[in-house]
Amino acid sequence: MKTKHKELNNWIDEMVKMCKPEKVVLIDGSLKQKLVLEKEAFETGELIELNQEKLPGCVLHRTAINDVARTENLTFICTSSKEDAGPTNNWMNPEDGYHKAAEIFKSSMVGRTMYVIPFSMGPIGSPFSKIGVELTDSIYVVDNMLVVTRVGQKVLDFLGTDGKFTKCLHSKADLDINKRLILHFPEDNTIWSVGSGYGGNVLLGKKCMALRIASYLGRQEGWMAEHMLILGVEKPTGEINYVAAAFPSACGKTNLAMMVPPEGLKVKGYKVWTVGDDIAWMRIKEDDSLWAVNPESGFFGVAPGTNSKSNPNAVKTIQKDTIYTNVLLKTDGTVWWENGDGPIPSEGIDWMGNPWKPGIIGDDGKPKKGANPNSRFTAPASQCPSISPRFNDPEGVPITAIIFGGRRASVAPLVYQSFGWNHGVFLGSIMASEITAAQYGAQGMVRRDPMAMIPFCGYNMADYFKHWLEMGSKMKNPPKIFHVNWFKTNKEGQFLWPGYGDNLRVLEWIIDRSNEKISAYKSPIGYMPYKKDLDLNGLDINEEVLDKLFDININEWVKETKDIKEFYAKFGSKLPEELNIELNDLIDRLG
Ligand code: OXD
Ligand code: MN
Repeated sequence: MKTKHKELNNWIDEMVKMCKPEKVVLIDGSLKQKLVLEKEAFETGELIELNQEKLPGCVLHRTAINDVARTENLTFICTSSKEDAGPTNNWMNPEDGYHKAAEIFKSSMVGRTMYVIPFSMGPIGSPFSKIGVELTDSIYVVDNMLVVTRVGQKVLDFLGTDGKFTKCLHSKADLDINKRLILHFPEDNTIWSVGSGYGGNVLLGKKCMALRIASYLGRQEGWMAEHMLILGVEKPTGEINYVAAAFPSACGKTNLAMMVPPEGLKVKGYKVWTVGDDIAWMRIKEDDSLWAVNPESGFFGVAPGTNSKSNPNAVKTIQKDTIYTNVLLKTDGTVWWENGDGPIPSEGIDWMGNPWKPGIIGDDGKPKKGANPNSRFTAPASQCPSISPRFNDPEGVPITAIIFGGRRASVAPLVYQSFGWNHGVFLGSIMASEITAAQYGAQGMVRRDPMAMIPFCGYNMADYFKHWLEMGSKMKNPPKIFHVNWFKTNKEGQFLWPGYGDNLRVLEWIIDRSNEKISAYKSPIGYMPYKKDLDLNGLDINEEVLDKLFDININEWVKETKDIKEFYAKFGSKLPEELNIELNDLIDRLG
């Protein structure tokens, strides 16, 4: 297999020598080739064909039992200097990284095929976009990359004879957790992932390239790669405001990106457009404002909890041409997951491939789940009913507001606005989410996750904060920055805010504030809404609850500032002074 690109050919030859596949196949992006590969995977059991009448084009895959989530402890940033990876990343020296991983890659593809996947993150040819080439021995990876990225000959044509690309090498090897490494070499624009078959570890265009490597490139080249959804809110006048929002995992990013306006707001004729649910690449354009594209072309969403109420658009998106991973297989060849649609099936095959019935008890004494809590659907963005008409626009969309959020039972009010860009960067840098009873860790414990990028920033996070501050200083019309918390609870632990579609009420306030249509009052933590400016039409919520949603408890905030100080100390003298100033100003305002 030869392309017109000499460097690409040489690299493939080198990797072939190490991995020793039986053959090398170029993925051309055609449906014909995809169907041939899927047929092969049905024969080996790598994929299971689902009921083609009810779920046309859909397949199921089960990963190894010890391989169901991103393995952050086995994920490394390999830079010459440890300081460049910073205190929040695992670090390995590049030489050690290549050496250790090569030991596992060596002969890992004997008897297997190496697939060569040329892909573009972002519309091919857009000034935002970047090319990558992934080599893999997994048809499941090929199938997923065909959905979440733009793949094929047209990418190679664009790459030409000497275009730049990210070198992405993946092998399942033995799927042995003790021989699993996810390594990033930002100085070489290279990713090596071995020993895993789980999406976040192996769809190398996504978290590895579009966030870790891209954040590094973004800093060098003056743009931003962020863990953010992008959505557009259209008014009946046709005016559309786009917002980008960062939330840590399990805070409903996909649901927010695909939200449906609540009944009470429908009378205003709003439409919500989905641009992306996970990643935003943002650049400053000639108009001195920030524009964004979603570099992906599909969704890799969490299945459990997705149903016609929580996310009707996602449910419609995944009715065809969808890859399901680690969900329950029903007897009729369709799929199910906890908190999904339809009645609980009376039997099925669980995500581990074992017979399942509701209520059967696992080794831990608890009822066994049919679907893994991190089971997924991979579906083309084009199938989403709310997909933005500008989804493929090579110029991207202009960003009116940036939103940071976390899961906090108390402390953070429903919404507030930063006093300016630097204060907004401060709000991003102190983002935090609480561990709930449903997760590992002490309940109520707060985990800091600046800009939701802790697992994804490809360099020293102190430099990342500096990059954010610098980007703001370069813009005449920067987006306004906000913080939201959909998860405030009462004493009984019940949510105070209904969330889902009703979050549009908060977005409406955010957009009106960004366009300077309404005023707000100044609190110690930021600008807060006057209650009259939140449209609560059709929402049954009383004054007392509203007051609680906007309550700022000074004692809690003083405690919060102590925790932030401790977190900031991790970065030592590298922490930008601007953030210390913001923290001290907050302490002063709290009195
Ligand atoms: C994540 C994801 O882990 O999007 O953030 O899969
Ligand atoms: Mn994500």
